[in-house]
Amino acid sequence: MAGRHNLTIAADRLWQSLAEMAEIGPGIAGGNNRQALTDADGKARRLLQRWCEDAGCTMALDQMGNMFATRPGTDADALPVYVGSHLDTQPTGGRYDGVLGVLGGLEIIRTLNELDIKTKHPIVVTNWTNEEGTRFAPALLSSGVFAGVHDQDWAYDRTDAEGARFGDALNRIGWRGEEAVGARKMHAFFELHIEQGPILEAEGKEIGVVTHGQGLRWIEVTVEGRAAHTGSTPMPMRRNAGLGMARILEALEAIARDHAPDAVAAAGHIDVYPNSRNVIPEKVVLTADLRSPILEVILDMEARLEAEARAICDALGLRVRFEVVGGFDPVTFDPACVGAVRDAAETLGLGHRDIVSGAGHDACAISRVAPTAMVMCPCVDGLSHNEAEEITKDWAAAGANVLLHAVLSMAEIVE
Ligand code: HGY
Ligand code: MN
Ligand code: MN
Repeated sequence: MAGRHNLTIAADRLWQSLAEMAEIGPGIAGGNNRQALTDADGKARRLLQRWCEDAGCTMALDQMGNMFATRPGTDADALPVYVGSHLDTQPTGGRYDGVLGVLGGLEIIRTLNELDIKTKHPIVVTNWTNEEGTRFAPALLSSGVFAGVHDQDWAYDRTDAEGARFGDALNRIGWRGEEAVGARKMHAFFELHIEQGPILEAEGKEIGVVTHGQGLRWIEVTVEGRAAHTGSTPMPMRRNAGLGMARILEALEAIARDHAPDAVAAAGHIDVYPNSRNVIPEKVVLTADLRSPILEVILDMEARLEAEARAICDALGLRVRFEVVGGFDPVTFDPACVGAVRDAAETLGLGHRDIVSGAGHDACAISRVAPTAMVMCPCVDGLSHNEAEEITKDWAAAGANVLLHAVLSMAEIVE
């Protein structure tokens, strides 16, 4: 094929598709609130299915609602190359986190159709259910079931803040398929994702060649004291779970900073009970999010958090308990797939650098069962999980073009 290295996607078409998808489940500040298994998620799924079928793909659905749109290859026995990410968003999510990877995969199909390019291996565009874990913890829930990390019945029993079960919510939106989860075998899996950090933009690089992914642990810490009157209870008599929370959050910050630059930690999800202005907090439930590319660091942070939280609570007359509610170990992506991404960036003459993913992604789960790699593009100010998340059309196109060439290197063009 003449000028194969010049193959590029249609940037305007990709940008337009991103804009149309962003209209589903709008946030309140220009981003998205399209949480897993909501009506908005169902609407986004229907749009993706229509687009994929318009592009000649056949859609399949597994029992976790994972979507697989297949473009046939010339060799029906060849294992497919999968490409995708997630359509669900944070409650104050951006328009590109996850979506760029799904629609970047669709854009590959549209481009190959337009150029009448055939590949030996089928190519499958994928949408993984509930990547964010914001409504139903943990993150990467469905790619995790696919990869054998979680039991399917356990996943079905995960509940949201209102007590709705994942399995019931999946049935309610009508996106529970019949296909067994994880039965599919992959030749390779590629995920395009925004960096969600500041490195690529700061260095003026269009592409991140993702060699590794940080590991994470979500530790739910429950602190219990005694509800009492905020006015009439003398200070020495108080058992203030809110004070325990404050000191534990300070300890969490110090634990991560002690491991700088190889660790991060925060607690983004905190419930205070009874959360009344004139009642001393009786109970606080917070989820500590601990991350590092080094497993030993994660384990040390987990141990220190438990020891220091116990000491804090003992000193304040509080009870404390811990539960691991999510997590996965650090990931090393497949060298051959990573090489395909790096070669694609070089072929296209794009500025690139190796990078470790700070965020978790479905690719981190799928790397357990298939050769996997990721392509990253910059995002403005490194901001994500914020409705102000922004990228440029050129960055989206650069990422999708690298994804195209990496996928083709594995799917093998048939002359
Ligand atoms: O938590 C994560 O890293 C991902 O964005 N769900
Ligand atoms: Mn994501
Ligand atoms: Mn995210």
